[in-house]
Amino acid sequence: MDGASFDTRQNLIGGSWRAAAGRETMPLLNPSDGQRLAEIARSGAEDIDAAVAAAKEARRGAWGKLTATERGRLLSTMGRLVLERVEELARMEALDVGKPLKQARADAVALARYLEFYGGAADKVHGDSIPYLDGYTVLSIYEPVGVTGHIVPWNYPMQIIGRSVTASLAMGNAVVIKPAEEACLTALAYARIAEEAGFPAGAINIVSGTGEEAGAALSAHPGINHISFTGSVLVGGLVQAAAARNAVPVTLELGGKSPQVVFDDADLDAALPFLVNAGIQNAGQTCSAASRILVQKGVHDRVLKAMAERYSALRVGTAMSDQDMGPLVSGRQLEIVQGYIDSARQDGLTVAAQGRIGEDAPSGGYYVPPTLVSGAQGSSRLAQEEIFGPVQVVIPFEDEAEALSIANGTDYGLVAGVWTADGSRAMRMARGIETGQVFVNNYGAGGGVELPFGGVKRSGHGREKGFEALYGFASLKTIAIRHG
Ligand code: TXE
Repeated sequence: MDGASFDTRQNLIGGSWRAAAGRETMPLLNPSDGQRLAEIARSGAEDIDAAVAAAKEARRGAWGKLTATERGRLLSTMGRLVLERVEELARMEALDVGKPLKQARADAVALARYLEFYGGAADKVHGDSIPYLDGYTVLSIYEPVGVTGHIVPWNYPMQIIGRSVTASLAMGNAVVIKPAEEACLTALAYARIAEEAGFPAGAINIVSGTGEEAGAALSAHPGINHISFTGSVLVGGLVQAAAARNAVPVTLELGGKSPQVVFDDADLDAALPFLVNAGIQNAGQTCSAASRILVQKGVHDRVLKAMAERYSALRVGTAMSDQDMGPLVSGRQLEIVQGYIDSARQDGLTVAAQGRIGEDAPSGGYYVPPTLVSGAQGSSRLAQEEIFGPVQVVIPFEDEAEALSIANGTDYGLVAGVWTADGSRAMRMARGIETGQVFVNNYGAGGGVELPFGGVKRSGHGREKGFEALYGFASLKTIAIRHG
């Protein structure tokens, strides 16, 4: 089954769709059955060179000459086109990533929201005037950095392109996108929709290929002025090191081991769906997945029992059968996640409950049951390492101090949730937790394109989403005028 209605083997460079310079392609597999879904370009340094050159040209040409309002209007037009194609995009993303159709649909709507938000924000970035010496007027203005590179993972192609590429375009940069080799159909669709909306040639360039080839060439390219990377800690370090050689700044979004902390006084009925959904959404392959559930001892057994009941009722099947969970993205991811589940018992932990893989799930798909683990300490391996699969670990705690110490006791710091009826405690926890986002009595705030997002510690640095993202893709210029 072909995943898309267009030729997926081509890159978009300088307004023309073409094969990789070496004419090589590679397969995209459908995670639901392991069968070939499409063929994509396998590009290398030569293609990246051409894309960066085309982006520079676009900055000097038609794209660079547009006003901020005109750029915003193009993004808003794209937003409308995406809304008209939610079903088509959702189907593509579901087939490519393996996520249930309803989740893919929500991702397509989120992409439209990013386009609307940044379309409206494009002409609202303004600098300041700074009081200075008598006879001077000093201004600070935000300018585009030039050409930005975007290395995108496979877990949320639409959402990640939505938040990073769209913000950079709103700021007036030209972009080169390197989507993931596991899933990239909607990334290609984004570029096609942009063309249809009327973006000038070269404003958006997209080059498919492997991380080691196309990705490494992009991150080491001296013609890039900023790199936005979402992916593993290991590769984030490589990208930052390569960019550093050219003094190119990077935004790194590297995942996490995010906790939701449930106190004795929490509204458990309200908390429960958030606790479980944040672990199994996209089969746990979410940077902000709540993979640790910290529960105060007074309600620990109740929460564990209620979560276990929900887990036992979870059903897993193909993306298009649209159940609670689909497969993992690849055979490699399946091996890693299954390894963690197998090691739970060896590490002396308890598998408290598992969901069920439907009998009609094709044997070639990458299915793993959602798994709830109890009996863990904060220091257990499963409570420390990012599993990136549907595995949640429940950890008991005594009091606020211990909750904070466990919550902060990993290398990561992306997101946290706090459930309590005590406003002062919620505030103390929110201030004490070392993450880039804290949610009180909710988790994820419905995705919120308006809410700045990013990590501390090994979860990365820089902020995406919201207005904040625009400044990340901008350069501040100070102009001091002596007029007497
Ligand atoms: O990530 P990679 P993978 C985490 C998660 C997962 C693990 C591995 O824990 O299990 O990373 O996933 C490109 N130079 N996250 O292997 O390799 C690659 O082509 C430049 C968290 O998929 O980091 C892809 O486009 N680029 C996460 C992107 O980097 C390179 C999302 C991500 O791939 C490259 C995904 C190189 N040398 C994984 N090597 C999140 N934060 O949401 C690879 N790439």
